[in-house]
Order: sequence, then C-alpha cells, then structure tokens
Amino acid sequence: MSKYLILSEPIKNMPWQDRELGSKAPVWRYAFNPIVKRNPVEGIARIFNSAVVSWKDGTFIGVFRAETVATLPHLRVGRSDDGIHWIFEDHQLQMVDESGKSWNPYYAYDPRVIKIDNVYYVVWCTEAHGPAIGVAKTTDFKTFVRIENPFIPFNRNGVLFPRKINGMYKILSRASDNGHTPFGDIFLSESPDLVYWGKHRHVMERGGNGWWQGLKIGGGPAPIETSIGWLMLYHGVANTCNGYVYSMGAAILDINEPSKVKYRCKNYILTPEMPYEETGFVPNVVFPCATLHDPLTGRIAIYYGAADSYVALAFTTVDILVDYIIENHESVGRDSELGK
Ligand code: BMA
Repeated sequence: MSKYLILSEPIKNMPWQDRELGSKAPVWRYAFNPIVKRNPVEGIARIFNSAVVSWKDGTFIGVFRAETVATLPHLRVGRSDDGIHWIFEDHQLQMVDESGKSWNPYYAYDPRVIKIDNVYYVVWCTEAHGPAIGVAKTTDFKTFVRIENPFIPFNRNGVLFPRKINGMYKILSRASDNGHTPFGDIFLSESPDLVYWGKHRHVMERGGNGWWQGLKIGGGPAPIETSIGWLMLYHGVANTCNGYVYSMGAAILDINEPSKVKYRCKNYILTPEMPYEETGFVPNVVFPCATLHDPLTGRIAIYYGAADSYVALAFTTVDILVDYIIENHESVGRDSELGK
C-alpha cells in the first residue's frame, strides 16, 4: 500500500521496470530507450513529444507528434499491446468540425490526451495565425471533432485537468511568442463548457534558485490526482551560450485551487544525460507529454520526447516522487498564492 494515493482508474499491463538497486534517482529511464527510433514510418523522419493513454483490453493508444521528411509537424495515432512497441497509422490524424466538415491544422505539435468523463480530448499546439492551443475530442480514436481554440495566439503547452474542479473544466497554458519564446510562466484558466474560458490565474513562475528552469516553464502531462494534491510534471528551460536545455520538473498543486502551488521541487527530476537526449534534431531536450499511472501499485510511467527525435520512457512511483518533491521543496515568488 502506498503512502500517497493516486486517484484514477487502474491500469492493466502497465509498462514497468524497477529502479536499479541502490539508486536514489527520483525518476529512472527505461533501459531500452528510446522506444520510438528515427524514421519509424515511411516518409516520417522523427516521432517525439507524444501522448499515450490506456485503451481496451490492456492495450494502449496514443496521439504522436510526427514530422515528415519535409519537416512539417502533424499528429498521428499509434497503437501498442505493451505501451513500449508502437504501430503507427499510415496517415495523419484527420479532424472535422462539429458539422462533420474537414478541419485540419496546417501544422500540429506537442499533443496531450486527457480523458474526462469517458471522452478523450487531444490538446496540441496548432496553427491559428500564429501558434495557439487546439482542442479536439474523440471516443474511438477514429473520429476527432475539433472544438473552438481556448485562446488567441500566441499560446502553447495547453493541458486539461482530468476532471472538473468545482464544476469547471480547467486548463494549464503558457502565453508565448511566435518563435522560440525566451520567457514564460504557467497559467490556469477555467470554463463551464470548454468553449468560454476565463478566471485566468497565475500558477507558477519561471526561475527559482536553480537555472535549469530560469528561462521558461510549461505544462507537461495531464496533472495526476493524488491524496496530497495534483502532481504536475512540467518542463523547465535553461538558456545557455549553446542554446536552450529542456529538463523535467515536478510540483504539487492544491487539489481545489490548483493555481496554488503546495510544493515545488528545486531540482530537476530528469535532465538530458543520455546520448538520445543530448544529441538529435534539437540537442538537450527532455519534454514530457504523458503519464500512465496506476492507483493499485502507485507506479507512474512517463512518456517524454528526447532531442526532438525520439520517444523515451521513464518510471517512478507516487511515493518516491512526492517524497522527493517535499524533501526538496522551495517556495518561489508568489507561487503559493491564488494567482489572481
Ligand atoms: C518547444 C516546442 C517543443 C520542442 C522544444 C525544443 O518550443 O516546440 O516541441 O520540443 O521547443 O525544440
């Protein structure tokens, strides 16, 4: 029985590997990373920052960020029996509007998939006269119905919470610019219907005492509901003389008022160290977009993009990660406030 509880549906057949004996790492990599390698499908050069969920009969399904050999990012559905070996569809994910008419973005990247009340929502960075957040819903991963974009450009890293909080849908996002955004904090907005969004709140600021998240931060996988609060994994970016370095961070948000940060880990929990993270189309990138988490075992599998070239997998447990965050907590700026 774990010390902290994960509050979600159990996952059958969860991908897993134990931490090495004697290791104190809060998060450890799958020994056979990367799980998706270069040129995984004809005409596709790279698949990386991607989202997976558990699917029927112990299988898994996901929406992947794929880039063609002409380097245009789009979304693509993949299926897996074990969460590790993936088979991708031979065509781009197709979207329609609510009347059934085709409505596909010119480009699409960094998807997250969040299940709320038996509907799966895909949230991604879409073209809308500049990068903005797109949302589409599906129940079968065949028909994807796009709904309104929550915000005007420029905004990225949209992540829905997996349930309504105080009767409202909630989304994390990060205001950005049209390029490689040299700034950015995480914000929260709410909506009664996934169409009208407001009550914008500041959640967490870049910075803190360490430089790994000094330039900007952005939401990662859908926050995980636990008995101590929302466990939020995110990416933090350092600005170096040789370019940006993307690491993975973790914080715990208040369960009823998630714009309040309860604990924030001053250390990264994963940073580029392996050849597939340090070398690739964009070097030094660890970019988490999804987790599988099992309440019965407390196990968490983290899917992350590596070097904008591969999909990789890492593991932790709710007890190991929450204890690590609390032991290494730092209070930053006005993070613990309501963020009004
Ligand atoms: C960000 C996003 C991510 C990418 C990262 C590093 O701005 O575009 O998709 O992984 O840059 O290139």
